[in-house]
Amino acid sequence: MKDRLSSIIARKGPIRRIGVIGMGYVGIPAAVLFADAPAFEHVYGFQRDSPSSGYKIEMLNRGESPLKGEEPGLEDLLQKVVSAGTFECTPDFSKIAECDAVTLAIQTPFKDKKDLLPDFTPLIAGIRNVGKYLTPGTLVVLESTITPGTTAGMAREILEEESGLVAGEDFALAHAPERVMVGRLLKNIREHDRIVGGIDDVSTKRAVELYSPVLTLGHVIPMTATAAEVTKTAENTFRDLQIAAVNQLALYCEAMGINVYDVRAGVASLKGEGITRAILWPGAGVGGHCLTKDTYHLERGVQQLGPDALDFPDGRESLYTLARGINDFMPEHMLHLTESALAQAGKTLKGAKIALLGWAFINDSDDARNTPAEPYYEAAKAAGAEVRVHDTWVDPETAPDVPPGLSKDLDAVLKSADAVAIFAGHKEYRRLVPAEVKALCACPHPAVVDGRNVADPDAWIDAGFTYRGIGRGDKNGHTFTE
Ligand code: SAJ
Repeated sequence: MKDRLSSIIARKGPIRRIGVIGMGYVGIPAAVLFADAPAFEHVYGFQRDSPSSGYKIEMLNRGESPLKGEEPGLEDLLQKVVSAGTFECTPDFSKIAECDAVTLAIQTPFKDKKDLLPDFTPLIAGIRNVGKYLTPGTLVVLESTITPGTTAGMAREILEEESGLVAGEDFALAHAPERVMVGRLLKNIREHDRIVGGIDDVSTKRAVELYSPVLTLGHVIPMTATAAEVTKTAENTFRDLQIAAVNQLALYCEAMGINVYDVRAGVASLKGEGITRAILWPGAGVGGHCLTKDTYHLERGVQQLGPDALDFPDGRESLYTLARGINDFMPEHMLHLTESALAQAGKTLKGAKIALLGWAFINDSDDARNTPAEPYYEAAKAAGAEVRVHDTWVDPETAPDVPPGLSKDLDAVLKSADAVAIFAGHKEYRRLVPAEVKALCACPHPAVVDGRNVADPDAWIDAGFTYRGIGRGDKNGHTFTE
Protein backbone atom coordinates (compact mmCIF):
# COMPACT_ATOMS: atom_id res chain seq x y z
CA MET A 1 0.00 0.00 0.00
CA LYS A 2 3.02 2.25 0.08
CA ASP A 3 2.34 2.84 -3.64
CA ARG A 4 -0.73 4.76 -2.51
CA LEU A 5 1.42 7.08 -0.40
CA SER A 6 3.93 7.44 -3.23
CA SER A 7 1.23 8.50 -5.66
CA ILE A 8 -0.39 10.92 -3.19
CA ILE A 9 3.04 12.50 -2.61
CA ALA A 10 3.78 12.56 -6.36
CA ARG A 11 0.50 14.40 -6.95
CA LYS A 12 1.31 16.80 -4.11
CA GLY A 13 4.75 17.58 -5.53
CA PRO A 14 7.82 18.84 -3.64
CA ILE A 15 7.63 20.04 -0.04
CA ARG A 16 6.88 23.78 -0.10
CA ARG A 17 5.05 24.66 3.15
CA ILE A 18 6.39 23.47 6.51
CA GLY A 19 5.07 23.57 10.07
CA VAL A 20 7.33 23.41 13.15
CA ILE A 21 5.62 22.64 16.47
CA GLY A 22 7.36 23.96 19.58
CA MET A 23 9.20 27.30 19.49
CA GLY A 24 12.11 26.31 21.72
CA TYR A 25 15.87 25.65 21.43
CA VAL A 26 15.25 23.09 18.72
CA GLY A 27 12.16 24.41 16.92
CA ILE A 28 13.22 28.02 16.40
CA PRO A 29 16.55 27.38 14.62
CA ALA A 30 14.98 24.54 12.62
CA ALA A 31 12.10 26.80 11.49
CA VAL A 32 14.30 29.72 10.43
CA LEU A 33 16.65 27.43 8.53
CA PHE A 34 13.72 25.87 6.65
CA ALA A 35 12.37 29.38 5.97
CA ASP A 36 15.72 30.52 4.61
CA ALA A 37 16.10 27.55 2.25
CA PRO A 38 15.14 28.51 -1.34
CA ALA A 39 13.60 25.05 -1.73
CA PHE A 40 10.75 26.01 0.59
CA GLU A 41 8.06 28.66 0.32
CA HIS A 42 6.66 29.22 3.81
CA VAL A 43 7.18 28.07 7.38
CA TYR A 44 4.75 28.30 10.29
CA GLY A 45 6.21 28.18 13.78
CA PHE A 46 3.36 26.81 15.94
CA GLN A 47 3.32 28.02 19.52
CA ARG A 48 0.48 27.59 22.03
CA ASP A 49 -0.67 30.97 23.32
CA SER A 50 -0.18 29.84 26.92
CA PRO A 51 0.48 32.14 29.90
CA SER A 52 4.05 30.81 30.24
CA SER A 53 5.18 30.92 26.63
CA GLY A 54 2.56 32.76 24.53
CA TYR A 55 4.84 35.83 24.66
CA LYS A 56 7.12 34.12 22.15
CA ILE A 57 4.57 34.58 19.32
CA GLU A 58 4.80 38.37 19.26
CA MET A 59 8.54 38.32 19.85
CA LEU A 60 9.27 35.93 17.01
CA ASN A 61 7.01 37.85 14.60
CA ARG A 62 9.03 40.97 15.45
CA GLY A 63 12.18 39.05 14.50
CA GLU A 64 13.36 38.80 18.11
CA SER A 65 14.60 35.51 19.55
CA PRO A 66 13.14 34.48 22.94
CA LEU A 67 16.11 32.18 23.55
CA LYS A 68 18.54 33.17 26.33
CA GLY A 69 22.27 33.28 25.75
CA GLU A 70 24.30 33.93 22.66
CA GLU A 71 23.17 32.08 19.51
CA PRO A 72 25.46 33.25 16.67
CA GLY A 73 23.50 34.21 13.56
CA LEU A 74 20.08 33.23 14.87
CA GLU A 75 18.50 36.67 15.39
CA ASP A 76 19.82 37.98 12.04
CA LEU A 77 18.40 34.97 10.23
CA LEU A 78 15.11 35.30 12.11
CA GLN A 79 14.81 38.97 11.10
CA LYS A 80 15.64 38.03 7.51
CA VAL A 81 12.93 35.38 7.18
CA VAL A 82 10.33 37.42 9.06
CA SER A 83 10.85 40.42 6.77
CA ALA A 84 10.92 38.12 3.74
CA GLY A 85 7.57 36.80 4.92
CA THR A 86 8.75 33.17 4.70
CA PHE A 87 8.38 32.58 8.45
CA GLU A 88 5.59 33.42 10.84
CA CYS A 89 4.77 32.24 14.34
CA THR A 90 1.13 31.41 15.02
CA PRO A 91 -1.07 29.83 17.72
CA ASP A 92 -3.50 28.74 15.00
CA PHE A 93 -2.80 25.01 14.72
CA SER A 94 -5.43 24.65 11.98
CA LYS A 95 -2.81 25.99 9.57
CA ILE A 96 -1.18 22.56 9.87
CA ALA A 97 -3.69 21.57 7.19
CA GLU A 98 -1.78 23.83 4.74
CA CYS A 99 1.56 22.15 5.44
CA ASP A 100 3.34 19.54 3.32
CA ALA A 101 5.58 18.63 6.26
CA VAL A 102 5.28 19.12 10.02
CA THR A 103 8.06 18.62 12.56
CA LEU A 104 7.62 18.32 16.34
CA ALA A 105 10.43 19.55 18.59
CA ILE A 106 8.92 19.25 22.06
CA GLN A 107 11.00 18.43 25.14
CA THR A 108 10.45 15.19 27.08
CA PRO A 109 11.94 16.10 30.51
CA PHE A 110 11.85 13.86 33.58
CA LYS A 111 8.40 13.82 35.17
CA ASP A 112 10.05 13.00 38.49
CA LYS A 113 13.79 12.45 38.66
CA LYS A 114 13.22 9.70 41.20
CA ASP A 115 11.40 7.38 38.81
CA LEU A 116 13.49 8.38 35.77
CA LEU A 117 10.38 8.44 33.56
CA PRO A 118 10.09 11.12 30.89
CA ASP A 119 7.03 13.35 30.74
CA PHE A 120 5.55 12.71 27.30
CA THR A 121 2.45 14.84 28.01
CA PRO A 122 3.52 17.93 26.06
CA LEU A 123 4.71 15.79 23.13
CA ILE A 124 1.47 13.79 23.08
CA ALA A 125 -0.53 17.04 23.06
CA GLY A 126 1.55 18.24 20.11
CA ILE A 127 1.04 14.97 18.23
CA ARG A 128 -2.73 15.15 18.86
CA ASN A 129 -2.81 18.68 17.48
CA VAL A 130 -1.00 17.56 14.33
CA GLY A 131 -3.38 14.60 13.94
CA LYS A 132 -6.38 16.88 14.22
CA TYR A 133 -5.37 18.91 11.15
CA LEU A 134 -3.40 16.30 9.23
CA THR A 135 -4.09 16.07 5.49
CA PRO A 136 -3.19 13.26 3.04
CA GLY A 137 0.38 13.27 1.73
CA THR A 138 1.78 15.24 4.66
CA LEU A 139 5.09 14.20 6.23
CA VAL A 140 5.16 14.19 10.04
CA VAL A 141 8.59 14.15 11.74
CA LEU A 142 9.31 13.75 15.47
CA GLU A 143 12.56 15.53 16.46
CA SER A 144 12.29 15.08 20.24
CA THR A 145 14.44 12.45 21.96
CA ILE A 146 12.06 9.54 22.48
CA THR A 147 12.02 5.92 23.60
CA PRO A 148 12.76 3.56 20.69
CA GLY A 149 9.47 2.36 19.25
CA THR A 150 7.58 5.63 19.92
CA THR A 151 7.40 6.87 16.31
CA ALA A 152 6.08 3.62 14.85
CA GLY A 153 4.06 2.97 18.03
CA MET A 154 2.40 5.64 20.17
CA ALA A 155 2.92 8.53 17.72
CA ARG A 156 1.54 6.56 14.79
CA GLU A 157 -1.50 5.43 16.83
CA ILE A 158 -2.35 8.95 18.00
CA LEU A 159 -1.96 10.46 14.52
CA GLU A 160 -4.15 7.76 12.96
CA GLU A 161 -6.74 8.06 15.73
CA GLU A 162 -6.98 11.85 15.44
CA SER A 163 -6.87 12.06 11.63
CA GLY A 164 -8.65 8.91 10.52
CA LEU A 165 -5.76 8.52 8.07
CA VAL A 166 -3.31 5.59 7.89
CA ALA A 167 0.42 6.10 8.38
CA GLY A 168 2.50 4.80 5.47
CA GLU A 169 -0.55 4.88 3.21
CA ASP A 170 -2.13 8.34 3.60
CA PHE A 171 0.73 10.21 5.31
CA ALA A 172 4.46 9.80 5.83
CA LEU A 173 5.93 9.46 9.33
CA ALA A 174 9.58 9.70 10.44
CA HIS A 175 11.97 10.44 13.28
CA ALA A 176 14.88 12.87 12.84
CA PRO A 177 16.48 13.40 16.28
CA GLU A 178 17.89 16.85 17.05
CA ARG A 179 21.59 17.05 17.87
CA VAL A 180 21.83 20.71 18.79
CA MET A 181 23.76 22.22 21.67
CA VAL A 182 23.01 25.57 23.24
CA GLY A 183 25.31 28.27 21.85
CA ARG A 184 25.76 26.46 18.53
CA LEU A 185 22.17 25.83 17.39
CA LEU A 186 22.37 26.96 13.74
CA LYS A 187 25.88 25.57 13.27
CA ASN A 188 24.91 22.16 14.69
CA ILE A 189 21.83 21.80 12.45
CA ARG A 190 23.78 22.82 9.34
CA GLU A 191 26.97 20.88 10.03
CA HIS A 192 26.12 17.75 12.02
CA ASP A 193 25.11 14.68 10.02
CA ARG A 194 21.34 14.23 10.31
CA ILE A 195 19.88 10.86 11.21
CA VAL A 196 16.56 10.45 9.36
CA GLY A 197 14.37 7.39 9.83
CA GLY A 198 10.92 6.69 8.34
CA ILE A 199 8.39 4.03 9.27
CA ASP A 200 8.82 2.90 5.65
CA ASP A 201 11.02 3.74 2.66
CA VAL A 202 8.60 6.31 1.25
CA SER A 203 8.53 8.17 4.58
CA THR A 204 12.32 8.03 4.84
CA LYS A 205 12.70 9.39 1.30
CA ARG A 206 10.29 12.28 2.01
CA ALA A 207 12.13 13.12 5.23
CA VAL A 208 15.46 13.16 3.36
CA GLU A 209 13.86 15.69 0.98
CA LEU A 210 12.89 17.86 3.97
CA TYR A 211 16.29 17.97 5.71
CA SER A 212 18.79 17.93 2.81
CA PRO A 213 18.30 21.64 1.87
CA VAL A 214 19.31 22.93 5.33
CA LEU A 215 22.53 20.89 5.63
CA THR A 216 25.85 22.48 4.65
CA LEU A 217 28.69 20.23 5.91
CA GLY A 218 26.33 17.63 7.33
CA HIS A 219 24.99 14.66 5.41
CA VAL A 220 21.65 12.90 5.79
CA ILE A 221 22.00 9.35 7.15
CA PRO A 222 18.80 7.44 6.27
CA MET A 223 17.56 4.43 8.28
CA THR A 224 14.34 3.16 9.86
CA ALA A 225 12.47 5.23 12.45
CA THR A 226 13.31 2.81 15.27
CA ALA A 227 16.98 2.68 14.27
CA ALA A 228 16.97 6.52 14.36
CA GLU A 229 15.47 6.49 17.85
CA VAL A 230 18.10 3.97 19.01
CA THR A 231 20.90 6.01 17.38
CA LYS A 232 19.98 9.16 19.30
CA THR A 233 19.59 7.46 22.66
CA ALA A 234 22.69 5.30 22.08
CA GLU A 235 24.94 8.25 21.17
CA ASN A 236 24.24 9.79 24.58
CA THR A 237 24.31 6.43 26.38
CA PHE A 238 27.80 5.85 24.98
CA ARG A 239 28.97 9.29 26.13
CA ASP A 240 27.60 8.58 29.62
CA LEU A 241 29.38 5.20 29.54
CA GLN A 242 32.69 6.83 28.57
CA ILE A 243 32.36 9.28 31.44
CA ALA A 244 31.52 6.47 33.87
CA ALA A 245 34.57 4.53 32.71
CA VAL A 246 36.90 7.41 33.57
CA ASN A 247 35.03 8.18 36.80
CA GLN A 248 35.59 4.58 37.92
CA LEU A 249 39.24 4.87 36.90
CA ALA A 250 39.47 8.03 39.04
CA LEU A 251 38.08 6.16 42.05
CA TYR A 252 40.63 3.38 41.47
CA CYS A 253 43.47 5.90 41.17
CA GLU A 254 42.45 7.52 44.46
CA ALA A 255 42.49 4.11 46.14
CA MET A 256 45.89 3.28 44.64
CA GLY A 257 47.42 6.66 45.51
CA ILE A 258 48.07 7.82 41.95
CA ASN A 259 47.06 10.76 39.77
CA VAL A 260 44.26 9.85 37.35
CA TYR A 261 45.33 12.71 35.02
CA ASP A 262 48.75 11.10 34.54
CA VAL A 263 46.99 7.85 33.65
CA ARG A 264 44.54 9.69 31.39
CA ALA A 265 47.37 11.36 29.47
CA GLY A 266 49.12 8.02 29.19
CA VAL A 267 46.04 6.21 27.87
CA ALA A 268 45.20 9.04 25.46
CA SER A 269 48.74 8.86 24.08
CA LEU A 270 47.97 5.53 22.44
CA LYS A 271 46.74 6.69 19.05
CA GLY A 272 47.25 5.92 15.42
CA GLU A 273 45.38 4.37 12.58
CA GLY A 274 42.64 2.11 13.84
CA ILE A 275 43.53 2.77 17.50
CA THR A 276 40.95 4.65 19.57
CA ARG A 277 41.05 5.38 23.29
CA ALA A 278 38.28 7.93 23.82
CA ILE A 279 39.05 8.70 27.45
CA LEU A 280 36.98 11.57 28.76
CA TRP A 281 37.25 13.59 31.99
CA PRO A 282 36.42 12.42 35.52
CA GLY A 283 34.33 14.79 37.60
CA ALA A 284 31.83 15.50 40.33
CA GLY A 285 29.01 13.88 38.37
CA VAL A 286 26.89 14.03 35.21
CA GLY A 287 23.99 16.44 34.86
CA GLY A 288 21.96 17.91 32.04
CA HIS A 289 18.85 16.81 30.18
CA CYS A 290 20.53 14.43 27.73
CA LEU A 291 22.90 12.00 29.40
CA THR A 292 20.86 11.66 32.58
CA LYS A 293 17.81 10.29 30.75
CA ASP A 294 18.74 8.90 27.34
CA THR A 295 20.16 5.67 28.76
CA TYR A 296 16.75 4.95 30.28
CA HIS A 297 15.06 5.67 26.92
CA LEU A 298 17.30 3.01 25.36
CA GLU A 299 16.69 0.52 28.15
CA ARG A 300 12.91 1.04 27.93
CA GLY A 301 13.12 0.60 24.17
CA VAL A 302 14.70 -2.83 24.33
CA GLN A 303 12.36 -3.88 27.13
CA GLN A 304 9.32 -2.83 25.12
CA LEU A 305 10.46 -3.95 21.67
CA GLY A 306 12.45 -7.06 22.35
CA PRO A 307 12.04 -8.42 25.90
CA ASP A 308 11.80 -12.05 24.81
CA ALA A 309 14.30 -11.76 21.99
CA LEU A 310 17.08 -10.23 24.11
CA ASP A 311 19.96 -12.64 24.78
CA PHE A 312 21.97 -11.21 27.70
CA PRO A 313 24.07 -12.75 30.52
CA ASP A 314 21.73 -14.01 33.24
CA GLY A 315 21.46 -11.81 36.33
CA ARG A 316 23.87 -9.21 34.94
CA GLU A 317 22.89 -5.55 35.19
CA SER A 318 22.96 -3.58 31.94
CA LEU A 319 26.39 -2.01 31.43
CA TYR A 320 24.56 1.21 30.61
CA THR A 321 22.53 1.47 33.82
CA LEU A 322 25.65 0.45 35.76
CA ALA A 323 27.38 3.42 34.15
CA ARG A 324 24.50 5.66 35.21
CA GLY A 325 24.96 4.34 38.76
CA ILE A 326 28.67 5.17 38.80
CA ASN A 327 28.09 8.69 37.47
CA ASP A 328 25.29 9.23 39.99
CA PHE A 329 27.67 8.05 42.75
CA MET A 330 30.17 10.86 42.10
CA PRO A 331 28.30 13.55 44.13
CA GLU A 332 28.22 11.03 47.02
CA HIS A 333 31.95 10.50 46.56
CA MET A 334 32.42 14.28 46.69
CA LEU A 335 30.69 14.21 50.08
CA HIS A 336 33.00 11.40 51.26
CA LEU A 337 35.98 13.49 50.16
CA THR A 338 34.55 16.51 52.02
CA GLU A 339 34.06 14.43 55.17
CA SER A 340 37.62 13.09 54.94
CA ALA A 341 39.14 16.57 54.47
CA LEU A 342 37.14 18.01 57.37
CA ALA A 343 38.19 15.09 59.59
CA GLN A 344 41.85 15.79 58.80
CA ALA A 345 41.23 19.26 60.25
CA GLY A 346 39.45 17.78 63.25
CA LYS A 347 35.93 18.64 62.05
CA THR A 348 32.79 16.75 61.06
CA LEU A 349 30.13 17.36 58.42
CA LYS A 350 27.73 18.10 61.25
CA GLY A 351 27.99 21.78 61.99
CA ALA A 352 30.41 22.46 59.14
CA LYS A 353 29.90 25.47 56.85
CA ILE A 354 30.32 24.31 53.25
CA ALA A 355 30.71 26.70 50.29
CA LEU A 356 29.40 24.84 47.23
CA LEU A 357 30.81 26.51 44.11
CA GLY A 358 28.95 25.80 40.86
CA TRP A 359 25.24 24.93 40.62
CA ALA A 360 25.19 24.70 36.79
CA PHE A 361 25.65 21.17 35.40
CA ILE A 362 28.29 22.33 32.91
CA ASN A 363 31.18 24.80 32.85
CA ASP A 364 30.46 28.49 32.15
CA SER A 365 26.73 27.90 31.62
CA ASP A 366 23.52 28.94 33.38
CA ASP A 367 21.93 25.52 32.70
CA ALA A 368 21.34 23.72 36.00
CA ARG A 369 19.02 20.95 34.83
CA ASN A 370 19.62 17.73 36.79
CA THR A 371 22.79 19.24 38.30
CA PRO A 372 24.98 16.78 40.27
CA ALA A 373 25.42 19.55 42.84
CA GLU A 374 21.86 18.98 44.04
CA PRO A 375 22.28 15.45 45.52
CA TYR A 376 25.49 16.64 47.21
CA TYR A 377 23.67 19.68 48.62
CA GLU A 378 20.81 17.56 49.97
CA ALA A 379 23.12 14.89 51.49
CA ALA A 380 25.41 17.47 53.12
CA LYS A 381 22.43 19.24 54.70
CA ALA A 382 21.05 15.88 55.85
CA ALA A 383 24.40 15.24 57.54
CA GLY A 384 24.01 18.48 59.48
CA ALA A 385 26.17 20.82 57.43
CA GLU A 386 25.21 24.38 56.51
CA VAL A 387 25.62 24.67 52.71
CA ARG A 388 25.82 28.00 50.91
CA VAL A 389 25.77 27.85 47.11
CA HIS A 390 27.49 30.15 44.62
CA ASP A 391 27.10 30.31 40.89
CA THR A 392 28.08 33.23 38.66
CA TRP A 393 25.93 32.06 35.77
CA VAL A 394 22.74 30.53 37.21
CA ASP A 395 20.01 33.12 37.74
CA PRO A 396 18.34 32.53 41.14
CA GLU A 397 15.17 34.21 39.82
CA THR A 398 14.58 32.10 36.71
CA ALA A 399 16.51 28.81 37.01
CA PRO A 400 14.46 25.77 38.09
CA ASP A 401 15.13 24.00 41.45
CA VAL A 402 17.70 26.47 42.77
CA PRO A 403 18.69 26.03 46.42
CA PRO A 404 17.59 28.70 48.88
CA GLY A 405 20.16 31.48 49.11
CA LEU A 406 21.91 30.73 45.82
CA SER A 407 24.24 33.70 45.55
CA LYS A 408 26.44 35.44 43.02
CA ASP A 409 28.51 36.99 45.84
CA LEU A 410 31.53 34.68 46.05
CA ASP A 411 33.16 36.39 49.04
CA ALA A 412 29.95 36.12 51.05
CA VAL A 413 29.60 32.40 50.24
CA LEU A 414 33.26 31.72 51.10
CA LYS A 415 33.22 33.74 54.33
CA SER A 416 33.90 31.53 57.38
CA ALA A 417 33.59 28.36 55.31
CA ASP A 418 35.10 25.18 56.76
CA ALA A 419 35.04 23.53 53.31
CA VAL A 420 34.95 24.68 49.68
CA ALA A 421 33.45 22.12 47.25
CA ILE A 422 33.95 22.90 43.54
CA PHE A 423 31.21 21.32 41.39
CA ALA A 424 31.50 23.31 38.14
CA GLY A 425 34.59 24.26 36.21
CA HIS A 426 33.47 27.87 35.76
CA LYS A 427 36.33 30.13 34.74
CA GLU A 428 35.84 32.18 37.95
CA TYR A 429 36.85 29.13 39.96
CA ARG A 430 39.95 28.46 37.87
CA ARG A 431 41.13 31.95 38.88
CA LEU A 432 40.64 31.53 42.65
CA VAL A 433 43.71 32.57 44.70
CA PRO A 434 44.18 30.08 47.58
CA ALA A 435 45.56 32.67 50.00
CA GLU A 436 42.58 34.99 49.37
CA VAL A 437 40.12 32.12 49.86
CA LYS A 438 41.93 31.06 53.06
CA ALA A 439 41.64 34.60 54.43
CA LEU A 440 37.89 34.53 53.80
CA CYS A 441 37.51 31.07 55.38
CA ALA A 442 39.44 32.38 58.41
CA CYS A 443 40.25 28.99 59.93
CA PRO A 444 43.61 27.17 60.14
CA HIS A 445 42.93 24.36 57.69
CA PRO A 446 39.82 24.83 55.55
CA ALA A 447 39.05 21.96 53.16
CA VAL A 448 39.01 22.29 49.40
CA VAL A 449 37.34 19.49 47.40
CA ASP A 450 37.96 19.81 43.68
CA GLY A 451 35.33 18.12 41.51
CA ARG A 452 36.47 19.54 38.16
CA ASN A 453 40.29 19.62 38.28
CA VAL A 454 40.42 23.42 38.51
CA ALA A 455 42.55 23.72 41.70
CA ASP A 456 46.31 23.17 41.72
CA PRO A 457 46.75 20.77 44.69
CA ASP A 458 50.20 22.05 45.78
CA ALA A 459 49.14 25.71 45.69
CA TRP A 460 46.13 25.01 47.92
CA ILE A 461 48.02 22.66 50.26
CA ASP A 462 50.84 25.23 50.61
CA ALA A 463 48.22 27.84 51.50
CA GLY A 464 47.14 25.60 54.39
CA PHE A 465 44.09 23.83 52.92
CA THR A 466 43.25 20.18 53.42
CA TYR A 467 43.01 19.16 49.78
CA ARG A 468 40.92 16.44 48.15
CA GLY A 469 40.42 16.04 44.41
CA ILE A 470 38.57 13.57 42.20
CA GLY A 471 41.16 11.06 41.00
CA ARG A 472 44.04 12.71 42.89
CA GLY A 473 45.22 9.68 44.86
CA ASP A 474 48.70 11.21 44.74
CA LYS A 475 47.61 14.27 46.80
CA ASN A 476 44.55 13.25 48.79
CA GLY A 477 46.63 11.77 51.61
CA HIS A 478 48.87 14.85 52.02
CA THR A 479 50.09 16.17 55.38
CA PHE A 480 49.96 19.84 56.29
CA THR A 481 52.86 22.07 55.27
CA GLU A 482 53.41 24.10 58.46
N1 SAJ B 1 30.99 15.48 31.83
C1 SAJ B 1 31.99 14.85 32.54
N2 SAJ B 1 33.11 14.45 31.88
C2 SAJ B 1 33.26 14.66 30.54
C3 SAJ B 1 32.21 15.30 29.82
C4 SAJ B 1 31.09 15.71 30.49
O1 SAJ B 1 31.90 14.65 33.75
O2 SAJ B 1 34.30 14.29 29.99
C5 SAJ B 1 29.77 15.89 32.54
C6 SAJ B 1 29.54 17.38 32.47
O3 SAJ B 1 30.14 18.03 33.58
C7 SAJ B 1 28.02 17.48 32.55
C8 SAJ B 1 27.55 16.19 31.89
O4 SAJ B 1 28.66 15.30 31.88
O5 SAJ B 1 27.59 17.50 33.90
C9 SAJ B 1 27.01 16.35 30.48
O6 SAJ B 1 27.99 17.04 29.76
P1 SAJ B 1 27.93 17.06 28.12
O7 SAJ B 1 29.21 17.71 27.69
O8 SAJ B 1 27.60 15.74 27.61
O9 SAJ B 1 26.79 18.12 27.81
P2 SAJ B 1 25.27 17.84 27.44
O10 SAJ B 1 24.58 17.09 28.50
O11 SAJ B 1 24.73 19.16 27.04
O12 SAJ B 1 25.36 16.88 26.15
C10 SAJ B 1 25.17 17.39 24.86
C11 SAJ B 1 24.63 16.29 24.00
N3 SAJ B 1 24.26 16.88 22.72
C12 SAJ B 1 23.07 16.59 22.22
O13 SAJ B 1 22.25 15.88 22.78
C13 SAJ B 1 22.78 17.20 20.91
C14 SAJ B 1 25.68 15.24 23.78
O14 SAJ B 1 25.21 14.31 22.80
C15 SAJ B 1 26.95 15.85 23.27
O15 SAJ B 1 27.93 14.82 23.12
C16 SAJ B 1 27.44 16.87 24.28
O16 SAJ B 1 26.43 17.89 24.40
C17 SAJ B 1 28.73 17.51 23.80
O17 SAJ B 1 29.57 16.74 23.27
O18 SAJ B 1 28.90 18.72 24.00
